[in-house]
Amino acid sequence: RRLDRQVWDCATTPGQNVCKINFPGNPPHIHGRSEGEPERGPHNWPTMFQYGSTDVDKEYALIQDLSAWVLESFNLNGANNMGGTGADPPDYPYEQTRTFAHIEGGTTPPQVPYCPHGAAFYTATGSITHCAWEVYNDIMAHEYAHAIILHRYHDGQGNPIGVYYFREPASLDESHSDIMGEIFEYDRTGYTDWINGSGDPYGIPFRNLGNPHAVINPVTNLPYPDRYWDANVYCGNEEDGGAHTNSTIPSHAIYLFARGGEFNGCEIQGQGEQIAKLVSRRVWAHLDRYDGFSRAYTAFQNACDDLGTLEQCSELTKALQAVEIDQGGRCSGSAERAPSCAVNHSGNLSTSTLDGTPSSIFNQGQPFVLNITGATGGRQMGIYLVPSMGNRPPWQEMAPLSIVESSINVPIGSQNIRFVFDSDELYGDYEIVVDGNNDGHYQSWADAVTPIEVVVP
Ligand SMILES: [Ca+2]
Ligand SMILES: [Ca+2]
Ligand SMILES: [Zn+2]
Repeated sequence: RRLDRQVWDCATTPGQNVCKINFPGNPPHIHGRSEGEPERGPHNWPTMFQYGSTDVDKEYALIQDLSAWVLESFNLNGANNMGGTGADPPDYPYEQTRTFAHIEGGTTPPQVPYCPHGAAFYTATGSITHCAWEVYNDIMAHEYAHAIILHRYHDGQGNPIGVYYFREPASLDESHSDIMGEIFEYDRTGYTDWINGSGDPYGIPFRNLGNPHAVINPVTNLPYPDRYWDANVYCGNEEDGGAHTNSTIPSHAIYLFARGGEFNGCEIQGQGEQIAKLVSRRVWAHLDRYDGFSRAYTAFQNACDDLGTLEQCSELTKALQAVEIDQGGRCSGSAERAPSCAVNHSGNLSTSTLDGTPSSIFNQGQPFVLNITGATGGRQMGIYLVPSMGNRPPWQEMAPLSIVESSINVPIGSQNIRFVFDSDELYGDYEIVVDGNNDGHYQSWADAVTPIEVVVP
């Protein structure tokens, strides 16, 4: 197996958009680089946007690094296991990996709408494109990973066709690419930030897999969703049915599986990037090209059963349940349920007067006591006094509502915790919420509530 790299340069001449390879430009520069050609050095048209860019050489080197990585990680001979990414022979041979640097070209406006600040994979040809200054580990691996999925499914003539690229199958494809991007970054540098777009010169990340809400989606102008019932889940037809938009739901699960953490009342012990990488590859052996999140829940578990330990797989199941991928989700019209992995640590609540007499009605000015029994020891929990609400919606944010906001540390082995409230400023119906998973949001499966009333005697 030997590489056949073709890195084309689409910005060779001011005002022109013709992509070229091994093309003599402003002497001594040669634009684009095919297999075996020497390093080209920086772009040298001083008046062009791409001046100084070494993207051609970076792409050339990254193709080799990615080929070596998929061989070592997955025993793949190139993304398509035929030596390259190409998908349309004879023009785009299977053995070849073709990329296009500076895809915006030499014109204003750029010749593609996703520049500046973007990259793409073309499924018709199996080619990768980059806007100038956007060639680095996670983006390059993201696009390269699309070639793996493109060549996973074939039509009746044997042509690679990838997933059915609409709604959830497309989101699973995008999620796979983001995860591979981060794990390639990890394997190369010993660290991943789980943020897609780590080398972006504009400092604008594309997606944050560990904390999806941290990035605003330019399509919806809302944060990316972190669970299947998030208000930010997109149910429309734009952007191929939310292909990138909803991809952060499964990505968040794989982040939790790799790194661990508390989410939605579930606590996941991180199992590391290596098993996350292998499961994220293996899952495609269990997925049809039309499959969505519901099938992916089972497929991920099957993939883990193939490769992982019982402990690893039970943490993966929790991570998937935490993001609710096993529920119908916001677009389904069903209702959000307690995740199966959720554990309520908040204990049992009751209220009393200072002398210990049980009551939930207090005179204004009379201090009262919240008693907590049976809370899990060794944890910190938030305490919020909020206006009464009949049916508190899941994931309501507590802080903006709260009249009193505090937190307690639950000692190990404690039988009874007392927390004293002052009622001077209170009048009417309230609820005390103990935030058992201390995430600042209300979940009936992770938190506890008790009502009180303050009256004027
Ligand atoms: Ca990254
Ligand atoms: Ca909570
Ligand atoms: Zn993508």
